[in-house]
Amino acid sequence: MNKLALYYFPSCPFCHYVLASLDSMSLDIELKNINQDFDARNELMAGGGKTQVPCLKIEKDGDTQWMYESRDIVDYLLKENAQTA
Ligand SMILES: N[C@@H](CCC(=O)N[C@@H](CS)C(=O)NCC(=O)O)C(=O)O
Repeated sequence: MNKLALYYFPSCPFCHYVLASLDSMSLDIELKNINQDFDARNELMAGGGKTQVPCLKIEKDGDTQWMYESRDIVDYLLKENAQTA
């Protein structure tokens, strides 16, 4: 199973879209509010190359992917959820 972390901040509408989609899923995903957690913000900048949110960090088979677009993230999560259901 892939390890997932969602970087977000509460006032971001694109983040709300992704967070709302999670309500109907049963995924194990770590939520990182980059407005409160400066380590998370630094991780996002260092790993993804920018602090845009939402960003999904996907760790799989020793590789790390940083996915930035909310639609891509929701599509990915829906597929992942279907596999775990
Ligand atoms: N097209 C992107 C837009 C994301 C976006 O504009 N996020 C804003 C917050 S609502 C942001 O992170 N702005 C700061 C930045 O780009 O560094 C998506 O759908 O995820």
